[in-house]
Amino acid sequence: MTEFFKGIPKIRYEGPESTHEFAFRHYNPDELVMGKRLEEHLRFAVAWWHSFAWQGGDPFGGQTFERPWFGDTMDLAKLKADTAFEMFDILGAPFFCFHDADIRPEGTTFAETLRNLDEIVDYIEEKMEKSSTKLLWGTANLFTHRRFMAGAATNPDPDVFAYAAATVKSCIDATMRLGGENYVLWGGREGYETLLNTDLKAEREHAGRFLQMVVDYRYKIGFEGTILIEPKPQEPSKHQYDYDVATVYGFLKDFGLENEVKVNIEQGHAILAGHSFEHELALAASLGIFGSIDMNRNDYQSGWDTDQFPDNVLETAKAYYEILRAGGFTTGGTNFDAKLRRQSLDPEDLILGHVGAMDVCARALKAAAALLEDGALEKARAARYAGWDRPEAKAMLKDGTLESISERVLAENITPKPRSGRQERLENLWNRFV
Ligand code: XLS
Ligand code: NI
Ligand code: NI
Repeated sequence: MTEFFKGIPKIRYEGPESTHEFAFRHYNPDELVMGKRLEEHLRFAVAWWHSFAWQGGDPFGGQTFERPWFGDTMDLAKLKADTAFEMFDILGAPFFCFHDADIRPEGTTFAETLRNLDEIVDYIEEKMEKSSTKLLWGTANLFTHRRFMAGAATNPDPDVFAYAAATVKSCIDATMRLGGENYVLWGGREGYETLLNTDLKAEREHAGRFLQMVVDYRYKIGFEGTILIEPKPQEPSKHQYDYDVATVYGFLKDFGLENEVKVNIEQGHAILAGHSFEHELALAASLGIFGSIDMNRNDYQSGWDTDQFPDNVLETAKAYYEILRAGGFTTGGTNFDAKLRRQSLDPEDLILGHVGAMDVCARALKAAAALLEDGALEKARAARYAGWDRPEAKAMLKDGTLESISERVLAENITPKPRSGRQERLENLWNRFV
């Protein structure tokens, strides 16, 4: 046992009336919702980077957190892992997620970096044998080190492409060894600062080829998890090639990967792209590429990826509604890609940030499930499109032409009658369930 979380009890469900800070009021892992345990619906994961690697810096100031594991040695990496697993246990977190750079110190050569990764993966593997927390996904950090400043797969320098490919191979290997259920690629620097020095066409093609290699490798080694791309419009790059779900779908189609790769959708990234979270989820589901979510909340004023813990039940419920409507998670889950505010210095803050977020998600999912089971929203939606069940409407889509349709409009004197969209009534419906 480390001393870090000393005195903090294991978090248990105590029900909505509890006033105890260190308790769940809404997240009862065993509660049955639509015939499935809440834990299996939500599939919560803790993000290693925000909780254990981030030091509290912002563009105007450096480290604010003091953690006994900060530093670049293997011993400190192990202390970090020990503390992480203690937190997973306190929260009863079913999953975690990591980047290579979160869990191991960087070596002076690639070979040394690889040895460090192997050693810490061995260590984590041992810890997982004694823990019930599993790996939701692993990923490679291809954006922090200066070698990646002009991109990884999209770097103008083929040596960086090679370094990135070798790194991703090592991270897929690590993810597979730890039984990861997905592998994520987020292209933070797969974009550009200025078009003046950028060959956009070449960079995009290199990124496509890179992803094809990832998919080939996954089959080669028999990795059964899902490969996920995480869309984001910008930050750190001025423009990212994986802007949003629609852009990623076009990219996947272009490189023949639309049946191989799915998306990991993040609330904050959806907002930065000018969408709502539920828009991105609904679109991905409709395209058959919905995979997993990074749950957080973005500040609506800042214009930056603020990665806050979610606190808005209605917004979160609208997101889970789309997820449930799509059939729920398979290999995916709810990863808290969320960090403390930099003034939240205490170990308790780290626990309570997650406790609150888990409760918000649990309330949201239950509300979404209740509305879905009630059926009123789906019924209203179906009624709005009911005209498309008419034979002439079906025929129009099947073998209509502009001429044949025009003839019918004239012959039948078709005069459309506007009908209410009933938005307020549907918003009131949500209010009954949240
Ligand atoms: C950053 C991303 C990152 C990914 C994993 O904005 O959200 O944290 O989830 O590389
Ligand atoms: Ni993310
Ligand atoms: Ni993010």
